[in-house]
Amino acid sequence: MLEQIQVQSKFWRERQRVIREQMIPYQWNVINDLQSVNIASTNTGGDGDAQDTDKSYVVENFLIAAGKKQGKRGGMVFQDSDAYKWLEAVAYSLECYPDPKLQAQADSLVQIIADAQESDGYLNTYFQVNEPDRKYQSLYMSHELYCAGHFIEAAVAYYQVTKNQLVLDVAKRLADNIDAHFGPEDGKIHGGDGHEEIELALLRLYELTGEQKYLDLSKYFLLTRGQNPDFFEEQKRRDVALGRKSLIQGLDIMYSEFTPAYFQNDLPLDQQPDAKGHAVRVVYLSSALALGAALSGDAKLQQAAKNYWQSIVERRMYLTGAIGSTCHGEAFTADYDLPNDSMYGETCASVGLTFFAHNMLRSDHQGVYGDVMEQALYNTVLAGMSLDGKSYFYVNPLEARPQYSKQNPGLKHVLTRRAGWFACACCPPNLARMVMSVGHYAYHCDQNTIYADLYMESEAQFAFAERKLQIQQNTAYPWDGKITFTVRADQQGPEVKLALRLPEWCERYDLKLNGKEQQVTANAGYLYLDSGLADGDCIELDLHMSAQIVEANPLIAADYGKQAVVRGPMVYCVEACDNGENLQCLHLGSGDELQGHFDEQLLDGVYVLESKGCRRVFDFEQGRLYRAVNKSVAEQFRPQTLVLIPYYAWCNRAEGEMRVWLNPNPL
Ligand code: FUB
Ligand code: ZN
Repeated sequence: MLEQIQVQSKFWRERQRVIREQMIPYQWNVINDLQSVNIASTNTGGDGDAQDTDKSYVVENFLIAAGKKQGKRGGMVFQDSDAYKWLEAVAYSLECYPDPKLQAQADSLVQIIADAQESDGYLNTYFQVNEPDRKYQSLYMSHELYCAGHFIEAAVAYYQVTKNQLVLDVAKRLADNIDAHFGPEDGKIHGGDGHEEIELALLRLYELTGEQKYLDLSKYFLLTRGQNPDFFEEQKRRDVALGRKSLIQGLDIMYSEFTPAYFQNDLPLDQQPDAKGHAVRVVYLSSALALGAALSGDAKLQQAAKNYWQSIVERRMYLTGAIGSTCHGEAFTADYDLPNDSMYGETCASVGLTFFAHNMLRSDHQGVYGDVMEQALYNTVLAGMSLDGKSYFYVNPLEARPQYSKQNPGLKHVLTRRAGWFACACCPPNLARMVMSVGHYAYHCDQNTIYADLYMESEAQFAFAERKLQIQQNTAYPWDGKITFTVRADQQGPEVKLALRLPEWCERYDLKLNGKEQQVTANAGYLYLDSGLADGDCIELDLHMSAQIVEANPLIAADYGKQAVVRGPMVYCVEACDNGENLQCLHLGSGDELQGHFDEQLLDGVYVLESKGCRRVFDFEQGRLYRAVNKSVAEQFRPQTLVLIPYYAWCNRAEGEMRVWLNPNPL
């Protein structure tokens, strides 16, 4: 099993540095209201509840709930989760970069949270302070178990790294409180939370503690979904009858969208053929299904996870690993409905997709999961933050135009400049916890095999029974596909094999073991070395990485006739600052003419591509919108070299147009 990993990759360490030095301290100030943020103006139009305030209230809410401060609780109903995701990001940060001052800060937050917890284990500042009689009664929108899940995930991570007993005790008491209220027994609540998250968290708690009740409760929540499609509606009707107010102001008008399918509650999970409703909810649920299947071997969970996987990856996902085609309900729509400009593509949804892919790998060792994991991670997840870590995207379009976003209400949610913070601040801390823990996604193991999933310079320690192994990975991935693995291993102990993911984008590769060519063909996306690993082994994998032009399935109307450029795991885009305005007039050159080089100075160091393409000549008379086609094709274009940069790095210079899908070579 993977015991420890030290990420040495320049690429990832730079991202981690920015999060450690910039984002974590900034978010600490935000949650403690030590820094004023203009959150009201940066609401995204999603589940947001914009407030006329520059305070986040996050930590203050816990102090009020603990009776240590007087005042009115503030922020979203799920505001507590901001503190929890901060804590989880800090846990992974401390794992890689020990920092006693930061740890003391995090310990102090744990104490504040512990003080707020009620004696029966209940913990949620909104209901404790504002509506104690409404606990667990409005699960369609209360986010109580969502917040609890985020705390439990944070607690597991923080305990694993720091051995802080208090955080684990609070998490267990909270899980036990939930266990006392939910389940199949008479007198308990027969349903779950409108926003999945607790399911995954309980599985993590089970993995840490080995306590069966947490696995059972997680499975209860998973398998109860869809058993009573009216569950949420019944709670809502009761709230309305009692005259209770909406938990998220402004969302009532959207209630018609909150059908059982929106909450993945219309059908039992193993009968749900499509990813429907709110995208983040779907991937948090799917991640739990996949992990539950890996931990318990339950075939129903496995089948449900596979259904969701196929629906998302085969019919409802963008080239960048973004998901969620509409801002209405932040949701999936229909198969192949993947508009590039009005889409949603929430950063959290791609974080969740990364979890989902990783958890699928744990029970089903197929390279496709690793392919999607890196697709989501290197593109949408990383695009969620600026290179300096000071601003963030919530929505990640494949095509953007500042003027349209500013003036078209249907595009208002598509920011063309990253925001400093959000009223609904789910994405930045989610991204932080993902990037700080990226080493955890480099490998996964089964009984006797180490699977290399994400390539990155790193040193990893493994243990198989009493046998210890160490793998040093040297590579400039994601910019170069050459990877060397150097093995140190105990002589005694079980045989351990190595399987290397062969990415779908890779058309040619070479593999050597101790200098000797290996003739290995991929099996379900992995190259399995024949012999077991031995001390001193040196494995060289060369994934030939070159720029490629790709097309979309013709059923995706939005991309029909268009082409995009990828290189290795990176999707590329054009920006106006390199290519001029009106990017819709650009045409790519032929694939053979794509040239590239690594530019150390550009965007903190990126592999930049150039295509000898052309631009439509602007020959319309002024004031004219339409006319008969009257020119020959050859006359309509002038040569232009297109400059393409990795998508994740867009919008780090001037605000301007951007697009991923381009016109093909017209000649
Ligand atoms: O509802 C909590 C979080 O806020 C969701 O996961 C995000 O999609 C955003 O709506
Ligand atoms: Zn989010």
